[in-house]
Amino acid sequence: MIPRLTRLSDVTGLASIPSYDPAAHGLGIVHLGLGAFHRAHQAVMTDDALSRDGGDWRIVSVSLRSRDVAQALAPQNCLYTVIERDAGGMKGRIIASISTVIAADPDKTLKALCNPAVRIVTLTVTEKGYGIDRATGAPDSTNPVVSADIAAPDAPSGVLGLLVAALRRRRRDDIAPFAILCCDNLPSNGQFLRGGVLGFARAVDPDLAGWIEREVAFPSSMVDRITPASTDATLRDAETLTGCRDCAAIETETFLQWVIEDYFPHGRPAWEAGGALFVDDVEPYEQMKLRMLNGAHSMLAYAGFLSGHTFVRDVMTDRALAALVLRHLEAAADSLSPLSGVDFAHYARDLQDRFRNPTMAHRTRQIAMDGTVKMPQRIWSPAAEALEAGRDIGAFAFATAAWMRYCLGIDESGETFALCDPREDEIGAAVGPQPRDAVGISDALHGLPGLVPETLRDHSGWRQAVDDRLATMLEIGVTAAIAHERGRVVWVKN
Ligand code: CS2
Repeated sequence: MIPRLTRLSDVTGLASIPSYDPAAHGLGIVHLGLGAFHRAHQAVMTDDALSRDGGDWRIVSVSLRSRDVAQALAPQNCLYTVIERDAGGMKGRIIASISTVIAADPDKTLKALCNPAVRIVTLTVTEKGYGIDRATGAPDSTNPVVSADIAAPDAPSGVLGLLVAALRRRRRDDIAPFAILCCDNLPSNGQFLRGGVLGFARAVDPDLAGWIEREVAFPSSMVDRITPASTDATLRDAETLTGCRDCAAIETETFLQWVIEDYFPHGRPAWEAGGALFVDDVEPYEQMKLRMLNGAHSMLAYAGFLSGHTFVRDVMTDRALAALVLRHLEAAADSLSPLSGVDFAHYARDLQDRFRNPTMAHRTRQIAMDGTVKMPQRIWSPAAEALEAGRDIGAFAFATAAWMRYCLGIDESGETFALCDPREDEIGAAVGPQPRDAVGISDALHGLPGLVPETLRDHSGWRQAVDDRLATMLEIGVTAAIAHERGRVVWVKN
């Protein structure tokens, strides 16, 4: 019987182990959102920082809702394997930066957030997890968790409620506040979270809001690492690499990027040891990543899933769709302001290589979820700017039409599927169960409150560009529509 991974000394395979003694390092961070991305990204960079510079920066990782990952990690002393895959094969590495896990336990979470040793709170709760209204930037009062937390701010369970309650207790007990580092794919993510936290604090304690405004740092950051969901193959490979059974193993690509505003009044780990880049202004990096990587991802996820491609790598072997990926990357790059030291054409080539990685089983379906909280920053912001500047909007209109076609929740063979979107019910009601024409579907989806920017919604040229493409998808099917769209691209650079 293969032993379960519980100590670094259990590891007998080729996987590398950290050079530090985990028990010799105290806590410094609470992380909210214990998904695979956190374990492939911040926990890895923190592990590098601990290896190189030491310090009390181990992490209490919190899963706000589900218990599965925490239950897998707890019996392993929170040790787990990261498998990095590329064409050269796979490499394993044990991560020891997580010290404790908390699963769906708001009281324990609040206690952890009040620990004076904690100087930073990092978050990966996904775009929809904040309970912030994207249109207004204020706490979303229609969100049941947010409204319950506003009504009972001493017993919160959501992100805003927990952060504000912890800050309130820390202030009362004369404990310095923590810095709050958002690591989700949202534009100006530090400012975004600051706005939500301040809005929540104003609703429950205006004086506290003033203190947060003055005392709490909300650095922005751009995070990047493609991390498919773990599968049985991940766990089998972890066993080969470690000689142990690891129920919390994850797999990812070799690429890893973190660009951070260096604004940590109470210190931070030496994340540069893992390659983090500290800059004064993260926004241009965020825009590049959101519009190029994530924008192309969303386009290829909708068009790819509907044309029968299970994985991103399959999309990249479809010549017509791969050409549309390149067109999308170029259109997104054209929407960006120059970024010193970064060549967008080079970045686009690297992205295509990453998408092609034959060892990454990254499902188009995984990327397709949560479209209503991804499309605005990935597709519609650059589309609105392109329209205003008189540039071609074809790439963005195609991505939008593919998302709309996906919103029908039925594939080309007539199989229905769940959208997995926070506005799924609204979308279902808007598009209706009956067959509709492209203009009707597009009207209904453009009309969802607070979703598509008015500049696009009310622009006949944009609407025509989207409606034409959606009509083609409905008439001839998505695969043929992709070939047709490829035919419209007169010139693809490179
Ligand atoms: C993807 C991202 O699921 C998605 O929407 O676009 O998770 C993407 O893989 C990461 O942002 C890469 O860093």
